[in-house]
Amino acid sequence: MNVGIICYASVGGSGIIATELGKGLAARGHRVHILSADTPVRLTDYTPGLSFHRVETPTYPLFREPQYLLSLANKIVQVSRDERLDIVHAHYAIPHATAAYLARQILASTWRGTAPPAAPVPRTITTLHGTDITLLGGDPTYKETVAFCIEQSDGVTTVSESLKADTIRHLGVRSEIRVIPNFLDCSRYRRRDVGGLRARLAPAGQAVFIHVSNFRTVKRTPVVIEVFARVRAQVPATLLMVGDGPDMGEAVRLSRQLDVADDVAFLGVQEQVVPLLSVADGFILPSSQESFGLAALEALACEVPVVASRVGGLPEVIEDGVNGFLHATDDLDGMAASAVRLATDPARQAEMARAARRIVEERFSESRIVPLYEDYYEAVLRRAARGYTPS
Ligand code: GMT
Repeated sequence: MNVGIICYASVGGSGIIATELGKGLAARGHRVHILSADTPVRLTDYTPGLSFHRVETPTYPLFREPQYLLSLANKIVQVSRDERLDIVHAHYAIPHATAAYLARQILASTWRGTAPPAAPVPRTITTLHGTDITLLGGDPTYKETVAFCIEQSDGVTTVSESLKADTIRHLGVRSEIRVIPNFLDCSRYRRRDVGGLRARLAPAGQAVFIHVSNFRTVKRTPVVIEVFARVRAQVPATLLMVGDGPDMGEAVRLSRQLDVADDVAFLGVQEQVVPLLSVADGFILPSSQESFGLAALEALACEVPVVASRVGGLPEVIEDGVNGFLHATDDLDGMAASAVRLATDPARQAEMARAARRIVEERFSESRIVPLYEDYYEAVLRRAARGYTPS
C-alpha cells in the first residue's frame, strides 16, 4: 500500500505513534509518506520506503494566524496526486481530520486544477489520540466541525476503549470505531545496564522514582511533587522529573515549599528516556486525564511499575496490583503508600517489574499492533471498493 501519514512533529505521543507506525509499515514493504510541519522527533535515521514531506505555512501581514489547515490540505492533495496514495491516515483530529476531509473532497471532485492527470482518491482514516476529544474536541469552539470530519473519515480508530466511549459521549460520533492500542518497539524499550548512572543520580540505598511528561495541566505535575513529598517523609528517595512545559515553574516552587528540592532532579526534556527509566523503581503518573498513557507504557517496558490515577485508558494498560497501582485522582496518600510499597518491598517490586515487561510484550509490542493497522487499512479499502462512503 501507499500510505500518507499526517502528524504533529512536536514531542507528544500522537506524533511518536504516527512516526513509529510509518517506520513499521515501511519495514513491512509499504511506501509511507509522512506529512508534518517539521521533522517528527522520532524520524531520525533514514528508513527505506519512508519519505518526509514538510508542510510549509507561509505568513502574510493580513493574517493574524498561520493558515495551517489550508496548507496541510493542499499538501495532502499534492502528495496524493504525485504519489498515488491509497490511504491518508490523520493522527490527532484537530485539524488533521478536517484537512484530510477537505483534500479528499478536492481529489474526488471533477475539478482538476492545474495538475492533471487525475489520481485515485485516497481513503481517509483518523486516529483519535486523546485531548483532541477529551479537552479540545468537545469545546463548543470546535465541536461541530471536529465531529463532522471524524464521521466523514472512511475509518476511525482510537487508542483505547475509554477514548472510544468518550468520542461517542462527547461528540456523538456514530461511525464504527476500531480500538487499536498504542505500541512500542520492545527491543529498543527495555531495561538496560547503565553502569554507574543510578549512583550519579541518587545516593546509595535510596529508592528512585521518575515522572516523564510535557508538564501540562492535564499531567498534574505539581501533584507528582506532592505525592513524592509524602513518600520522602517515609523513606529515603529521589525523584527524577523529565520533561518541561507550563507547570515546570510551579513544580520547582512546590519542591522547595515542601522541602524536598534536594531530592528532586529536574532533568528537562530528554530524547533518550530508556537510560533514565532503567534506574527507576517506580513511575508516578497522577494525570487528570490520559486516553492511553504512552509514557506509562515506556516505563512498563523498562520494568518500572507505574503508580497512576484511575482515569481514561490507564486501566487498560495498568493492572492494579499486577504491573502498577491505580488510585482515585484525589487519593494522594494512596499513591504515596503504593510508591512506598515499591520502595520497601523489593520482592514485590521485582515481581511487578517482571509482570510489567511481560504485559507490554504480550499486548503492546510493535510486531503485534502494526499488523492491526495494516488489516484495518485493507478492510477500509475493501469496503470502499464495495461502494461504501461515509454518510
Ligand atoms: O497530550 C496531548 O495533548 C495529545 C497527545 C499527544 O500527542 O501526546 O496525548 C495523547 O495521546 C497519546 C498517544 O496516543 C496518549 O498516550 C496520551 O495518553 C494522550 N494524552 C492524554 O489523553 C492527556
